Amino acid sequence: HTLGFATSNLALHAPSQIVAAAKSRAGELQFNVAIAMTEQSGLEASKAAISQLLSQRVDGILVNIPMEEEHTQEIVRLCGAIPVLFLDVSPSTTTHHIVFDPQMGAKLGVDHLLERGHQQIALLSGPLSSISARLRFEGWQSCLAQHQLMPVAVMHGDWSSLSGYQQVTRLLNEGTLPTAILVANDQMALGALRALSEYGLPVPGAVSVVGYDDTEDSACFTPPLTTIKQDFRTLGKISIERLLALIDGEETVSELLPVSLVVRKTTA
Ligand code: IPT
Repeated sequence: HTLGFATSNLALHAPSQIVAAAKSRAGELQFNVAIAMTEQSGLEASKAAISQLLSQRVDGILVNIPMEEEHTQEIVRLCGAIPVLFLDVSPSTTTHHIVFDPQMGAKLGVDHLLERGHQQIALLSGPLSSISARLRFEGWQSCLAQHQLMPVAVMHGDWSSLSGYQQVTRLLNEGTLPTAILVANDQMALGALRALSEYGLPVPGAVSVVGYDDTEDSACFTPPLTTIKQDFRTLGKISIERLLALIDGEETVSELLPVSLVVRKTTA
C-alpha cells in the first residue's frame, strides 16, 4: 500500500510533528507515505491536495487540515472507495476521525489559572478559520463563564510565533495588563514571552502564560513553558494504524484523544 497524508502547512510545528510520527509508524510497517501540503485554508486548496494524492493511487488518506463537517463529506465523496480519516475536525463529526479533546484542553488551562487565583485572564486564540482554534476559544470562554468570569482581552493570531509577539505587544501598548494569558498554541506563546520580556514584565512573576500543544521545543523556552500536551507521537502512530484498519474493511473510526496539563515554569 501507499498511504496519502494531506496536511496543513508543515512550516508549523504541530503538523510537522504529526507527519513525522505518522511517517515513522508507516515506515515500521513498511508502508510508503505520499504527502500533499496546503498553504492556504479553504475547501478548494484541500481538494487540490487530496486530488494530488488520488492521482498517486494511494490506498487511503489522512487529512490533517482544519475542516468543517460538510466539507469532510465533500472530500469523502471525492475519494469514492478510498477511505479518508480526518485529524482536525470537530469531535461531533460523523465522518471517520481521530481528534484531541478541545474541551478538555480548554478546561485544564482555565482551571490551572483559576486554582492559582487568576481573574484577569486574556485569551490569545488561533485563526477563526480553524475549527480547532474555534473550539479551544469557545471552550475557554464557557469555562470562564461557569466561574462568572469574562476574558479581559481577546486576541487572534495565525498560529505563528510572530503573530503572538505582535498581538501581545499591541495589547500591552493599549495599556491592558492581564495577570495571565491563555494561548492557543506554543508557537504563539513563544512570541508572547518575547513581548512580555521586552516590556520588562517577568513571567510568571507579573504575568502567567499557558500554551497549547507541547511541541518538541516548548520545554526549552525561557522560562520552560507550562502547556496543554497533545501527544502528537501517539496521534501519528494510531492514525496510520486506524487508516490501515479502514483499508482492511473496518467500518467506523471515531476517537477522542485526551490531552494533559504539563506544568513547567510560566505559571504562578
Ligand atoms: C493544531 C496545533 O495545535 C496548532 O498549533 C497549529 O499548528 C494547527 O494545528 C495547524 O493547523 S493541532 C491539530 C491536530 C488540531
